[in-house]
Amino acid sequence: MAAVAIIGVMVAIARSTTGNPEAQATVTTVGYRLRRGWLWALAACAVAAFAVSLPNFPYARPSALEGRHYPVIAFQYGFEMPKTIPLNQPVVFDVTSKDVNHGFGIYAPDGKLFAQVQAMPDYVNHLALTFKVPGHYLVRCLEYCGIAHYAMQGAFDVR
Ligand SMILES: [Cu+2]
Repeated sequence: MAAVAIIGVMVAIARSTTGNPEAQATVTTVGYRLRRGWLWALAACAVAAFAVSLPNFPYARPSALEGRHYPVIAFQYGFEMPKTIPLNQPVVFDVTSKDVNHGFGIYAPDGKLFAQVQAMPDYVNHLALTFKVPGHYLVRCLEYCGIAHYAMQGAFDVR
């Protein structure tokens, strides 16, 4: 059924191209008007999409950094961090590094990347999260940081 409709549209387009061509000035006047309208329609869509998606901006505002804070210190090649994180409570990881840039990548018990932030020397990144699934979470470095980067990992339990 869809194929018949598509063929019908193709035939209609092919037939519309026969006959004398319109003058260039006529075509450009209409074309420019359509293009201007299209631009404003797209701009309106972009502004609407921005307004609708802004509340879901993934970076926490300072006022959203409520909850118990847990320090995380990354180093070559491991993590100093708590062994247990509470379930269903807002927590904030205060992540920094002792030496070079590292990644702090949290993997959920199902093996999927749950959240991640950079661990940077002389700077603290705040990662605000609420864990809703209990279990064993692996932490892996996501930034190549040296010869044993591949083995740099930690873990905590959420309960
Ligand atoms: Cu690394």
